[in-house]
Amino acid sequence: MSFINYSSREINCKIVYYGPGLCGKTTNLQYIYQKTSPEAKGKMISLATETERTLFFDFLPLSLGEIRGFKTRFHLYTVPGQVFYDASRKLILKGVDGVIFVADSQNERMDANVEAVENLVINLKTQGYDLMAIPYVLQLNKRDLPNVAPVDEMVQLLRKKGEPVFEAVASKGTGVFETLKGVAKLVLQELTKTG
Ligand SMILES: Nc1nc2c(ncn2[C@@H]2O[C@H](COP(=O)(O)OP(=O)(O)OP(=O)(O)O)[C@@H](O)[C@H]2O)c(=O)[nH]1
Ligand SMILES: [Mg+2]
Repeated sequence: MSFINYSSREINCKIVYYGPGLCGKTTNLQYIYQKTSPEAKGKMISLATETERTLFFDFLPLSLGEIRGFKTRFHLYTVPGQVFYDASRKLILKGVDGVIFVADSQNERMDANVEAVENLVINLKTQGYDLMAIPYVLQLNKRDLPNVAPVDEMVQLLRKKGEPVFEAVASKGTGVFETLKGVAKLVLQELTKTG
């Protein structure tokens, strides 16, 4: 639930990067962190295992300019993709305003992608949200690898509701800001609808 603070004229929104293990969620955040000026970002917090797998979440607070005199602050989170961290994924979805589903384009990860989208639908539901109703975009990541599925096949398999689709190579930064802007736009649209 986005939080509007009228006295400090701030809008706070929570964005969650969701997707299977190793699809590149943390890499998206790291790139955003690297490319954002110090004034616009807070500290990035990563709780990871020794092998760089997300253990609980990554967190990055980000200012994305003003809208109608209100500062917009986006709180970016990633979930741990490994199947057995489901309790953490549920918790991190609490209070979410927008979701970016990061899919791994490699052929051998298609089942994992499908499973993770299904897991997202279920976990949103347990927090009282409907995927069909929330701001949502799909990122097809790792487009640089040789063994990737065609974009139209992935869209057919993974797209849930005509959401915007972004191709990305998060490790090089390609498509990373486009994806974030895509979901931010939907979140702000949602705000002006209800407010
Ligand atoms: N070739 C290629 N590698 C990528 C890309 N994006 C991420 N990677 C690599 O994939 C690996 C996993 O990336 P992470 O960002 O840690 O994946 P994650 O989704 O956060 O994984 P979990 O935290 O376990 O859920 C790392 O070695 C990244 O460098 C990409 O677009 N292309
Ligand atoms: Mg991670």
